[in-house]
Amino acid sequence: MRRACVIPGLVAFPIGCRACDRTKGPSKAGDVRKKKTVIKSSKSAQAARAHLRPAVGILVLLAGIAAWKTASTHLPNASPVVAASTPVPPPPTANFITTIPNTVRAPDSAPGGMAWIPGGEFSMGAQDAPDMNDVGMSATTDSRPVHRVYVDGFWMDKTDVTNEEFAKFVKATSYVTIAERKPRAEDFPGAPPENLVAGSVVFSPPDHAVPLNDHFQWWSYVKGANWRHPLGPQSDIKGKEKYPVVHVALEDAVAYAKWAGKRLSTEAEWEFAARGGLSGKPFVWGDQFRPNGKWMANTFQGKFPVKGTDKGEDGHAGIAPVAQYPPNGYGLYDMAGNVWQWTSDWYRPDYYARLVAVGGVARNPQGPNSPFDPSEPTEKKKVHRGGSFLCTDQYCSRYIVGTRGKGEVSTATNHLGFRCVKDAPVSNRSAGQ
Ligand SMILES: [Ca+2]
Ligand SMILES: [Cu+2]
Repeated sequence: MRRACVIPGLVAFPIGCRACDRTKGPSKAGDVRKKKTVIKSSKSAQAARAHLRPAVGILVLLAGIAAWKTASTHLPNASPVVAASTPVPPPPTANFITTIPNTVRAPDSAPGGMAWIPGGEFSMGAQDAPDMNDVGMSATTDSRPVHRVYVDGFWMDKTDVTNEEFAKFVKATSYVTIAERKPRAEDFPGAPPENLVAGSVVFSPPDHAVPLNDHFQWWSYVKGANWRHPLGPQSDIKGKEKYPVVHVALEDAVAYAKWAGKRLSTEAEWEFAARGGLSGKPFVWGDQFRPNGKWMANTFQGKFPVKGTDKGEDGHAGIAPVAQYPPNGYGLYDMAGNVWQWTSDWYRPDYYARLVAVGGVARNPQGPNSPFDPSEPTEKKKVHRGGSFLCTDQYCSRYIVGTRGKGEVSTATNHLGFRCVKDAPVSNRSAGQ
């Protein structure tokens, strides 16, 4: 397997609080050109948005006229003047429809540490929040259009898999994670041998403000970094048994899940679970980021990404142990913030649009058949969800439920973990429709 990472002289690695395509850093070749492209595309995106607003108004107006034309065939006396003046822009949640949870009985006994997620029909995706800045949300075109999805019921781990749990798996199986394996020369043709060392990608903040269009400013490939040594060889996980395991690549997470008799969730299952029965809310707990001033998730408070500026006002500067904040409506912890979570879906930015083109309610969608990220077309990426302790509205606010992350399958980081799900007995799984 080819490994995308930040080994000098090799390929760009798809990291960041990273889902914004236009925040991609330079790769091995054509750095300047690519940087220019990034800046240019950022500006043109703003321009495009500025032009979009009147366009939306016109569309609404046209829709209103069309509606009036339809209505007027039944109401010959209707006044076109009134009809043309009445259209109003739809509210931001216009495409969200109420969640209809399955009514099938929950299975009698839940596996330890797991919560029952009833499944059902819901609206999936995210809108631009009207009060969000440009960087925070406007780039989440891949989480639109909001569309209708049905998922069967299942169990889900209440928390991310912890160091303690992962250690049990490693002890039982002698499993070696990708970050602990020496990269093979054949996977990195032309790489200098001294660069072929085991390691992983670690958040390494600069001590000064940096432009936010180059994630190489704050991510480094660190030799010897892995789940046992999250920040590099000098660090360890003593006393961090209840922290989420990090530096797990996709196949590491899949191996753990298989051992535990579980699996990774699909992206749709993940979002249904994260919404906790609510419909179209920006956060897994509701409408406000801090209801009554209360912190609900582990994110970043400071000047991103500058070292030492994360004030940890939410109780944690950097990664936190699991379950430090209230659970969502289904009893799940940390479905926003702390660490990103792997899902089993391939990433494509146009997947939701494709589902909408098919029409109807997408039943138990499994993601596209193959991955494609136009910003890095040769990388195979899966969807990440939930955001991390590095998320901030200055750069990436993907703690907002419905927004999507993405990551190359063999790349691990110190803000990426996972949790598992388990299928219910068939009789409890679906509404039998
Ligand atoms: Ca924090
Ligand atoms: Cu983020």
